[in-house]
Amino acid sequence: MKEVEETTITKAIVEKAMEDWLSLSEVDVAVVGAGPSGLTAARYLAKAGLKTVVFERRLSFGGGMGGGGMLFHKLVIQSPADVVLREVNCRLEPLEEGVYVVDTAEMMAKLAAGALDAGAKILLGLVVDDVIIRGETPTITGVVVQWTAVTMSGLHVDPLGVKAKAVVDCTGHDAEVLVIASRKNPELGFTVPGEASMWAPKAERLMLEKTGQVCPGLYVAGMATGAVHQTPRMGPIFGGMLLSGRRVAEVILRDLG
Ligand code: 48F
Repeated sequence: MKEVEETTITKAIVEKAMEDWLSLSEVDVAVVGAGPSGLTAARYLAKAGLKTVVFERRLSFGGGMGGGGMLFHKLVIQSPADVVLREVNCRLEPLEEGVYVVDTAEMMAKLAAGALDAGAKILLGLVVDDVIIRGETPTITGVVVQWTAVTMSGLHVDPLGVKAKAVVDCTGHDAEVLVIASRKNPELGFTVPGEASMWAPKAERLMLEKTGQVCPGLYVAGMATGAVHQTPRMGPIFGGMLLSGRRVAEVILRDLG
């Protein structure tokens, strides 16, 4: 086995991480949350050539996929979302016409690999705890990031700002970015009432319809859409999450020209 000195390891990690950070201080799109909607959005955005970064609080990707349905390692998806999974070579087990069952680990891994292969960066262990705002017409122009470990430690450490032409809240049920942005900046003109009770088919349809821009510069996809538009929750059916991620990418690509 080749011997590698400690200094070589340290320099490699610091230099390469700094190269990435210098490049990522200004991006086209900052996606917050590496769940199904965020990973899907990132894949389509990066595939279309946009410089895309995903910030994920945990040290792993997948969000709510890992828990399956009540910790059983299976999820249900429905057409036409199967196309999104087929594109990343995720295996689907047909259940009935247009309905499929997927393994949680495979779906997590394949969606993340798809986003990375398309050119998106996924940075783990980072929390978005604020947005950057500018303009007479208030416009979100980036995110404020902090190490998850710092927020957990309770230390007072100032965060860093990352400029983005578009920010997407894919943080799931809590819609954390939208909650922070609306609380700190009432002039943005929206509130986050939270999702309604479970009604799966209606939830899937409405989430897709409501996916898109919330205010200039700030977009929503996935379950965060339910929180801001008070649409129902749907439980462990995930087709809507994938289609919502694809939809928000289409909207951003159109808006950014
Ligand atoms: O919750 P999550 O999977 O969001 P999603 O893409 O999918 C929702 C489904 O998993 C499920 C459902 C389907 O029936 O209802 O809940 O809408 O993924 C959200 C990710 O965002 C991260 C969080 O750790 C998770 O991986 N996250 C949340 N807040 C922040 C964050 C934040 N402030 N900064 C960074 N990451």
